[in-house]
Amino acid sequence: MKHILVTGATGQIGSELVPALRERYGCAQVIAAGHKTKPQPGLAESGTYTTLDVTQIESIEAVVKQYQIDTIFHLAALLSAKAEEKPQLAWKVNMTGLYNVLEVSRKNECAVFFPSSIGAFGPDTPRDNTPQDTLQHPNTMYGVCKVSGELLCNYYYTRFGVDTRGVRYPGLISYDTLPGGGTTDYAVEIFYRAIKEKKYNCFLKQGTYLDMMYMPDAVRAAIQLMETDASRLKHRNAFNITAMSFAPEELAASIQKFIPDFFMQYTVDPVRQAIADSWPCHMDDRAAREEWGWEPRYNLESMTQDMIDRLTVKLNSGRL
Ligand code: AKB
Repeated sequence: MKHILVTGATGQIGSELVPALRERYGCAQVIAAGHKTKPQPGLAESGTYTTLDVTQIESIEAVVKQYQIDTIFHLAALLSAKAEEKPQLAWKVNMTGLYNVLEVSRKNECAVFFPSSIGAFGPDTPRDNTPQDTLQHPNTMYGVCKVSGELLCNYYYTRFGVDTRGVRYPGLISYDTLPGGGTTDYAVEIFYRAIKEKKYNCFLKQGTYLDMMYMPDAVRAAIQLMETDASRLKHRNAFNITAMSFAPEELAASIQKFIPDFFMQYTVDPVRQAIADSWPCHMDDRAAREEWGWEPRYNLESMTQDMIDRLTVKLNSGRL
């Protein structure tokens, strides 16, 4: 990876992946691209930032040629709940965007990282110990795009030799940038509310177990997979990876260890609850562990402690 492009750079993953890549490969080597004209200050100050609409293939090609890009981390996408609200837009951004990135990569010999998701599974997938290779019949637009994206990436690898790789991310928890429009967003929002108001109204019901991961692990996974010697990979798109599995009440209990008077109540959102009920509780990520050495560093307790520490600093500096 010499010249890297990150699409969706202003989003939840991008805003942390870009600094990690810049630290590893040099600021000048990593181009951050997003649809916002005004990105977070850090992104534009530490290197090049460009606005990019991934539905416009010519714009992607122009950036790839201008900066002699050889690797694209393609993160631009609508999340699950947003995609249910706006399915036509989701198809356009999530699928046309990916197709455009793959076509540009085919012509310009770029490697591609594509983040799939637990959303690529559906109601008939085994929910416990979800296998790497199993039934994938999602019933959401987000899931349809993710499973199609996995297949399209595989196709570009086998048919055209494009070096496509990807993971199935679980819900991601982070303190830098809020996710927007996901089903697992409760696991981020809860921390903001716990620290500011000591209470949270959860939109998923008790007992809803989902796979989750802290952002430093998610960022490390993307970089580690892209750096792995290709000869080690049997799967490419997309590896199950997980770090923890919990239900909302268990996350609340974990927060209460640090904020004892934190209180959680529930007002279930039927749309997001139905999405969550169609997703795995806990994926089997042995293929990732065996093929490229995946191993998470954070569990529920260490993630909770770090989130509270970091968000408290943010609150005290007036940025929360
Ligand atoms: C969402 O909730 O939509 C995402 C995901 C699990 O892919 N966080």
